[in-house]
Amino acid sequence: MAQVAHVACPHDCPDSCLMDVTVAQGRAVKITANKAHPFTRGALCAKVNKFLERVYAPDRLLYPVKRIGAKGPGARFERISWDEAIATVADKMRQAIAVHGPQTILPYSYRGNNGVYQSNGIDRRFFHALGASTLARTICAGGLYGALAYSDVFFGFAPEGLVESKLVLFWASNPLDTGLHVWHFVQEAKRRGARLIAIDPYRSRTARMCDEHVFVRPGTDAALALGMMKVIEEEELVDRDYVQRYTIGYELFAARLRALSLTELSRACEVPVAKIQDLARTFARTKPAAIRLGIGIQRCGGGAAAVRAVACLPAQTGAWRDVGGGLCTFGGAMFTAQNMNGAMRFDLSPPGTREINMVRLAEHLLDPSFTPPITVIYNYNCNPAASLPDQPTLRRALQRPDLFLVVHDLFLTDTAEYADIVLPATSPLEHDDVILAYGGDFGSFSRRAIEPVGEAKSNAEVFQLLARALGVTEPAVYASPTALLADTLKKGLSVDDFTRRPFVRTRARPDLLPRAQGGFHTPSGKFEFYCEKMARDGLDPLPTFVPPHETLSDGPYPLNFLARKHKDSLNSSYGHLPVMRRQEHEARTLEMHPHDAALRGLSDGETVRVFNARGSFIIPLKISSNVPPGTVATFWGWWDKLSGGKGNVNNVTSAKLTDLGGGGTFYDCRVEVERAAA
Ligand SMILES: Nc1nc2c(c(=O)[nH]1)N[C@H]1C(S)=C(S)[C@@H](COP(=O)(O)OP(=O)(O)OC[C@H]3O[C@@H](n4cnc5c(=O)[nH]c(N)nc54)[C@H](O)[C@@H]3O)O[C@H]1N2
Ligand SMILES: Nc1nc2c(c(=O)[nH]1)N[C@H]1C(S)=C(S)[C@@H](COP(=O)(O)OP(=O)(O)OC[C@H]3O[C@@H](n4cnc5c(=O)[nH]c(N)nc54)[C@H](O)[C@@H]3O)O[C@H]1N2
Ligand code: SF4
Ligand SMILES: [Mo]
Repeated sequence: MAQVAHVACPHDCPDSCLMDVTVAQGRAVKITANKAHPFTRGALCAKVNKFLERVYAPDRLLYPVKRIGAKGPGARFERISWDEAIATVADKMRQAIAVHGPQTILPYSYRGNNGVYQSNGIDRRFFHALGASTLARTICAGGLYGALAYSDVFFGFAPEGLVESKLVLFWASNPLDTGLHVWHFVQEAKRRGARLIAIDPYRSRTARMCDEHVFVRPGTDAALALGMMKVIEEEELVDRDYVQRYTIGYELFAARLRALSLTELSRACEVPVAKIQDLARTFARTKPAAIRLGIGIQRCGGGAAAVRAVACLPAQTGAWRDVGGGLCTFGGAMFTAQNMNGAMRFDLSPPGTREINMVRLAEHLLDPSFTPPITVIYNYNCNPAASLPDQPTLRRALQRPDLFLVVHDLFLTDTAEYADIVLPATSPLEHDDVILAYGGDFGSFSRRAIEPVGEAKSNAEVFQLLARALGVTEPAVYASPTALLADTLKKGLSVDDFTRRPFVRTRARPDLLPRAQGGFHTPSGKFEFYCEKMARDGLDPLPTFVPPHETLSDGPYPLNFLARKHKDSLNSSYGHLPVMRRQEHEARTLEMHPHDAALRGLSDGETVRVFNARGSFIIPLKISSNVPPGTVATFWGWWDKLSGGKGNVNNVTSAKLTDLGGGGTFYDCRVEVERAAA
């Protein structure tokens, strides 16, 4: 008899949908969207509709393997038993610890799986108890967290509030591809007469659905935001009462705004002065006015400054006063329902343990003075040989002969080609986990629906096996999912809430007026146009435009390059599956404005080489008005090892960091494009 199991989607996506999985004779035969779940509402996305293609993919890794022969592209592997795999990894760790101490071991992971138990719980407890180096997981939102360290700039009102908005600015945000379910609220707002404007250097699917799309030069949003605020100040559109009651330092900021040149700001961001004025007036005069601030804004040299500058707008105009006004961002259950230390147990990590920025992996691996050296990397939930910037340097680093690399994944990824041992991982259908959404106020206890495919094991199970093999006695490492959940939940939520139903509302009522009366999470409790703490740390205490590393510079590489997210993949996950490969012909192209193509004598469909000093890749050209002159764009996620030598887009992106927070700067990159040699 067929049964229906509820499994929460663990992808790195704000929506955390609930899937209804039909299981017959032990096999998952159908996946549909749960209808009762507040965000899912009966619809999954293009990727997860085809989730069974991933679970039962013919290239799923079914058993542990060890590499035979050289590291790198074309690596060959041989089947081994789990006993041999665990013994080998534990021996290597033990030997490395004996020579260099435990910090020679580096856990390397991101959000390939978002679950609390599998990926933010047992794993962390294991490495903390071992005394391994810790990892600063900065690749995605480092700039954002850098800005957050100084001001309450991000956690805004819950998406439900958008239905009341009369204006929504999609600022570096492309939810139609990257977090679909917020669109339900946007459509309702639109029915009620809201105006939608996208601010994006690319004409995204979201931009196409808006009333208006404003092209901005990548990495220059702070210039645009400061320009808008200058107009708002000078045209007396400021909400003086809100500013006076709930903010500090506005007069100092206003003086700075008055001193700035609108012409220069316009030149930096490539938005005409008249358009900056128009955006400023529209934002200040429309009530309620919302900014849906995406993660894309902070992947540039001045990423943290950009977040901070945009976050000043609703404080200046008092947009926070209204339901549907202010910033609408990602302040969901992941941040409000859990106590991170309860889950991860940072206290188990010996005091003084170093933290390694994940974006700088290659640099540290290649630095002979980095002590203790990293000699063991345990990689899970992450595919750095696809997703990290500056791949040529990274791949050189991963070749280091004395480096022992373990990869735990569902597939033999590009990273697996550099591994000594690869372990097969379970899909979310095959293990228990707890999923807390970051885009909404709900979570799920996600239960195993089928037996593991092949010999796959979950993250937590492998860490517990390794812990036993290494003699780790700390009981927290061996906690069950419910015990770990009990340690994790904040007051007011119980394990029973989670285990009794398919999903839980973690806040009875979503926060729609989080800053109507101030209450900012800053030392002063007010919105800090002037930030004392930044001044103390030797930083500019006022919002400012920190120029991008590359996209404003002259030099041999004149084109801004954007390798954006694709609707049918989740970063590099799915890149090898038929679902993505079917899209390849259409989506794996370099979009270039007709003007730039004419300058280079290039025509539609021909094969080009995209390059800079870091590296290059080969791709068909598509002449397109989705990009303005001076910018080229593509989607990313396909695998290098399946590309027939064309290369990864991240061969050209830069490993430079954001101004604060040490984040990745993927969208701050310059290239040149030429006809590829035949
Ligand atoms: N289908 C799908 N969904 C995903 C993912 C995926 O790979 N595929 N990835 C997931 C992950 S890891 C994340 S972090 C989220 C991110 O989801 P979003 O928050 O939507 O962020 P991005 O898609 O990175 O960028 C959003 C938009 O910002 C634009 N942009 C780039 N640079 C700039 C800039 O300097 N200024 C401005 N104004 N706009 C800019 C891009 O062109 C893009 O259209 O999506 C998640 N959801
Ligand atoms: N050019 C360019 N590069 C980018 C970006 C971009 O927009 N453009 N985006 C950046 C951003 S925002 C992010 S967040 C990163 C993401 O980069 P990564 O974190 O590397 O994400 P993925 O490439 O999807 O790799 C996740 C891996 O985890 C595996 N996995 C899934 N579930 C499990 C599990 O339960 N256990 C184990 N052991 N493994 C599992 C998947 O199979 C997959 O191979 O990429 C960054 N790189
Ligand atoms: S929209 Fe996001 S959470 Fe929902 S099924 Fe797709 S990837 Fe998963
Ligand atoms: Mo991300």
